[in-house]
Amino acid sequence: MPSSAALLAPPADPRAVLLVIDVQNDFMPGGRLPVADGDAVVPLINRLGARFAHVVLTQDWHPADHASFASQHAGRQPFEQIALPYGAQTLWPDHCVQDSAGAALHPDLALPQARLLIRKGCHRQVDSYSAFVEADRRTTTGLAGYLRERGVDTVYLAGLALDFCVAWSALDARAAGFTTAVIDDACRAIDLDGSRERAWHDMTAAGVRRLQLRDLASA
Ligand code: VGL
Ligand code: ZN
Repeated sequence: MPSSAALLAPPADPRAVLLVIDVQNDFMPGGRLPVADGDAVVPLINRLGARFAHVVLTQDWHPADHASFASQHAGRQPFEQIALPYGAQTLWPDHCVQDSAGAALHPDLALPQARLLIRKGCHRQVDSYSAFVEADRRTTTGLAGYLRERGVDTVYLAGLALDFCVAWSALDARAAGFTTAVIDDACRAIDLDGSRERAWHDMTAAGVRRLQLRDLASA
């Protein structure tokens, strides 16, 4: 049986973790890099998180002069692509600057049981959509080792944005050997030039399971 078909440990099982991606003010309507309807995930994730044995949060956390910001590249606009030493990089509006109000988690996110918060995208020259491995595809955050040491083999993901940080994190969770599922309706997408469709294509090909909240209703 291919490992992608491995049994998902149910939420309350200590082998399962909920990885809550970037539920931060700058990704909310009115923020610096707004994701349409992004705030809709907050109550869903609060309810979902309460059922998990382990919860881990991520926070996009950039220095003010981060290389992913269009403002750092003369003549460039947000949402254009440039080549950086590690490959193609989409340029973004300035967002999630370390310690700014926009980088804070949404004030209504209520996951007091979460014991780990991973901050990513902290190196000026390297972006990190993924919670596991930075965009140079070499520098790790240590998250895979943390989860393994805690006996986790199943990673569920929810949050923002489906087609960037959620998808990259899910693909890296699979690559690290975890059984992986994205809870589609507890995510929202940026959807830049078909990126949502592409993300689902890539995740499905990699064996990431696509779930809806109702699939977990009795789990
Ligand atoms: C994200 C673009 C830039 C995300 C973070 O959280 O999906 N997207 N930085
Ligand atoms: Zn970012």
